[in-house]
Amino acid sequence: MPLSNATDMTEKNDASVLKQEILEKIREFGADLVGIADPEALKNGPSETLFPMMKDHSRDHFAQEITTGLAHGSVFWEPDAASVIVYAIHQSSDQPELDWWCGEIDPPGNKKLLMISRLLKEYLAKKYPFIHVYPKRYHVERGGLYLKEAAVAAGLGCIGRNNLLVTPRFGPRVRLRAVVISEKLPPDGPSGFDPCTGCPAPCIASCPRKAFSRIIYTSDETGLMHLPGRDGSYYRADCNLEMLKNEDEAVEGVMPEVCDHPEKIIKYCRNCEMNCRIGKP
Ligand code: B12
Repeated sequence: MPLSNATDMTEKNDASVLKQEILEKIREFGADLVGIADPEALKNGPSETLFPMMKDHSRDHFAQEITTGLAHGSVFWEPDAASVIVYAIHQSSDQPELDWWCGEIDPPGNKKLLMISRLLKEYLAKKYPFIHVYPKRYHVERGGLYLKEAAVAAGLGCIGRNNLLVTPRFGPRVRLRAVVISEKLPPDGPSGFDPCTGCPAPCIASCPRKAFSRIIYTSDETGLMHLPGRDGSYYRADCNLEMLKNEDEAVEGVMPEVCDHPEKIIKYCRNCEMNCRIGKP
C-alpha cells in the first residue's frame, strides 16, 4: 500500500476513535441523542437561503441584537470549523416544566443543554488542547446555526410536516444544541428516516392558530426544494402570535430549580410537538 494511503487510513481510524469518544462523553454528560454533521453540508442551507425572502417577520424580538456582524439570518462559521456535534435532550410530555421559561430566564431544558456544551468544552480542552471547541449560541443572530438542519445532517431524524425535527425515538419532543470543533470527524447523516409520508398529520391539525393552513412559500418563487412545513405552509407570524399570547397569559410563580424569586412562568404552545405520534409508546 502506498505510504500516502496508509497515512490516510491512520487518520481515518484516529478520527473514528475520537468520534466514538466524543459521542460517548456527550451521552455521559446527559444528551439523549448525538451525531456529527459536516459544516460544508450546512452552508447556505434552505433556512439561511429563505431567510432574506421571508414574508413574515424577519426581524422579531429574537433578533434585536445581531452580534455576528453578518446580514440577518446568515450563519457565522469559524474559519477552522471542521465538524458540528449536534445533540438533543428529550423533552418528554411527562416533564413539561423542562420547557417552561421563568420570565427571561432559560428553562431547565436549555440549562441542561448549555451544561453539556460546557462539560464537553472542558473535557476536550484538557485532553486535546490543540482542538478548538466552539459551543454554538441558540440564536443564529448571535452566532448560532440552524439546528434542525444540522440535526438532519447529523443523522438525528428528518424535518417533518410540523416543520420540526422528528426523531425515531422521541418524535419532535427534543431540544437541540450544537458544538463546532476544528477536528474533522466522519458525519452521520442524513438518515433517510421519514415517518410523515402517509400520516394524517394530527400535529398540524392541532395548531391553535392554523399556522399550516395556506401556502406561504413555493419552490418556484424561492428556488428551494425544502420549504417550511415541507409544502411551504408553515406561517411563522401566526405561530408567533400564539407564543405572544402564551407570554401574556403567563401566571406568576416560582420554579426553585431555575430562580428563587417569583417570575411569570411562560408555557409556550407545543401542540405541533405533542400531537405527533412518533416516539410515543
Ligand atoms: C426563531 C425560532 C422560532 C420562531 C420562528 C420559527 C420558524 N421556524 O421560523 C418562533 C418563535 C415562532 C418559534 C416557534 C417554535 N419553536 Co423555535 N426556533 C427558532 C430558532 C431560534 C430559529 C429557527 C429559524 O429561524 N428558522 C429559519 C426559517 C427560515 O426556517 P424554518 O421555518 O425553520 O423552515 C426551514 C426548515 O423547516 C427547512 N426544511 C424543511 N424540510 C427540510 C428538509 C431537509 C432535508 C432540510 C435540509 C431542510 C428542511 O427548510 C425551511 C426553509 O425553507 C430555532 C433554533 C435554531 N437556532 O435553529 C428554534 C427551534 C426551531 N424552535 C424549536 C421549538 C421547539 C419551537 C416551538 C415548538 C415552540 C416551543 N415551545 O419552543 C415552535 C414550533 C414552530 C414550528 N412548528 O416550526 C426547536 C425545535 C426542536 C425540533 N424538534 O425541531 C428549535 C430547534 C430550538 C431548540 N431549542 O431546539 N421558533
